[in-house]
Amino acid sequence: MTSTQYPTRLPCGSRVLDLSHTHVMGILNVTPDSFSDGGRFAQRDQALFHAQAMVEAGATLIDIGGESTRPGARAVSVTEELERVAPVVEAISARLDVIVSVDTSTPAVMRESARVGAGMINDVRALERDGALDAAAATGLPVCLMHMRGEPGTMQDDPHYDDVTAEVARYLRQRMAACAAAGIAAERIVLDPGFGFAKTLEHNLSLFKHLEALAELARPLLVGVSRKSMIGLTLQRPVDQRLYGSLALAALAMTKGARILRVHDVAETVDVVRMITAVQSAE
Ligand code: YH5
Repeated sequence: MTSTQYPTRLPCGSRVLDLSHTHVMGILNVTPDSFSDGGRFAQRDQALFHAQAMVEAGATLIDIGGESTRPGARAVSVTEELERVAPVVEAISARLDVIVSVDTSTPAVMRESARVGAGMINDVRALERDGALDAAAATGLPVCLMHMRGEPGTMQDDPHYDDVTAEVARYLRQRMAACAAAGIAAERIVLDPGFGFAKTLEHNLSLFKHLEALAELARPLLVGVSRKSMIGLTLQRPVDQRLYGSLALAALAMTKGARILRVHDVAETVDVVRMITAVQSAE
């Protein structure tokens, strides 16, 4: 069963995403942790090089983030985030045939990124920051709304849910309503249950098991589980040994209806997607 309740053409600025099949979104971090030294241009060129490799490996979207959501990570000023993200968004949009998604909660970064060629806004705070709804609305771009509770620094301090899947679905429905009120039509929205954000291992596993339930929201789903701690905790593996676990979850997410897989290991995930697509397309 591969039918969808939503139109499969998602306009993303100057490009269009065909959501009748599953896409791989490559993760590109431009946080200071990801570059030990080098000047601004060296960083931009390094990001461009990494992005190009991911596009050649089959990524149709590149997600660029300049804020670390790791617990304990230093807060990033608006100016700093803009200076890190905007030149990379501009360079990649101009040079590569790919949709650039910007992983940001900052209104000024949304506006500037759209101006320099971004095709999607990906906000782990689901446009809850002051001014974010209006900024996202003004860009005209699609928006990925992700579920989280609280702030990254404290979100893992004993999270509680009675029914994690139902509560995630209710939250996403509420944020879609807030978007509608701000002039962001449902047709522009992508939804994400937010694996690893304010959730224990048990919450993450249960949410994943019941992922199909989010199909009732009638919007395309984005899933980001690549290398995350739900894999590390289940398999007892450090972050550099989570590839097979990540691929298992990518395959499962796809068969449960995910249309965008946000991953570090693009080439490997693209093979998973192609193989499953071949089977799904058979008579
Ligand atoms: C996401 O799920 N995640 S940033 C810890 C890891 C590995 C990866 C220790 N932005 C998401 O990628 N945006 C992030 O292992 C996101 N969905 C959306 N839409 C965290 C991250 C990561 C954290």
